Amino acid sequence: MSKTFEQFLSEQLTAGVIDQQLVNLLAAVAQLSKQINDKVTNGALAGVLGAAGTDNIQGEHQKKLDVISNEIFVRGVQWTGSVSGMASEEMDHCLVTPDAYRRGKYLILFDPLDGSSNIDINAPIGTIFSVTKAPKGEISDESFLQKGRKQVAAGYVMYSAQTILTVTVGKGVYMFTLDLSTGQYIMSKEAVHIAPSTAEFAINASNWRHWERPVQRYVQELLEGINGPLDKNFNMRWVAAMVAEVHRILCRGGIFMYPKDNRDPTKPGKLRLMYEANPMAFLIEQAGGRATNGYENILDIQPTKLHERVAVFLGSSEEVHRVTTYHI
Ligand code: AFP
Repeated sequence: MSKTFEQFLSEQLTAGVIDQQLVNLLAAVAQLSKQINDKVTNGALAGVLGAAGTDNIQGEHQKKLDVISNEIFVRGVQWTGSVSGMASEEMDHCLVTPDAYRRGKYLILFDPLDGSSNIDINAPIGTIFSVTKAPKGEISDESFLQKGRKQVAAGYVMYSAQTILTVTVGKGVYMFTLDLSTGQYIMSKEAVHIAPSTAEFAINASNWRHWERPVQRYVQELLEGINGPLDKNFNMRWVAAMVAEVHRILCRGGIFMYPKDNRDPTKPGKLRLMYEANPMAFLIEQAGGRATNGYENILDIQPTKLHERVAVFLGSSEEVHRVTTYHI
């Protein structure tokens, strides 16, 4: 019989890699993801499609499933006794664990539903989470502003043809597929590794005119293929959900890019550092890949704001290195 997620967590506990509070927290995340999966799978039948009629702090129109997923995530972890606070793409400020529950040694950050533009068209979406240690003293937004290198765990759940939980606790990347007949996550990939070279890239090419010169140069070379300096042909993918792009890269390599563009010079990128780029960068590095903002490793960036955005280049190390050198 294949290993369940709970058995994996128990092994990591026995090996001293994680403690009981982190076991309880990650088990709770796995459990709540099944509730989100149920809403996603039933879609219109569960009345979760369409707009919520509200905007989040990002200035984005929230979908019903954004709000519902956020509520499921908060309810799913606040009782565990493992967290002192949580932060979400869908909440303006952090949420300190209510007095009704014991506060634990960790903080959790999450994008409860990544890829919202895919919800109503039945395309892949996901949940992204990041876990760090809670500092001593009162919890505030500033408590969360820790470099990505400080993460103790990170992962995502991808809701697609299969529902797959991917996680790292700092000792490699592991994937678990939800067995719908038993409701258990079963290990389906272990010690995930990204090959250093690739022939597949992902970028929203409609933004070409807004990119900075180094990105235009690099993408031009990818498109020139065998006729250009890279001397090989490339394929392109764009799913409009970071979870799906990262999952593909963990499965078969590739480079994903969401660069800074000049549509809004105040924004250094679209993706959020704390609960999108950092957890994904942790997974990518744990699988042997690389993740930068064009200048430095994402995990080394010192955050200054809870919802700050960042340019992202991640995946197979050779191509991430190449596009990063073009910036310098
Ligand atoms: P939403 O969750 O607001 O849809 O954003 C998803 C995302 O942050 C990331 O998951 C995608 O890679 C990227 O946006 C897609 O952006 P475009 O819609 O501009 O291509």
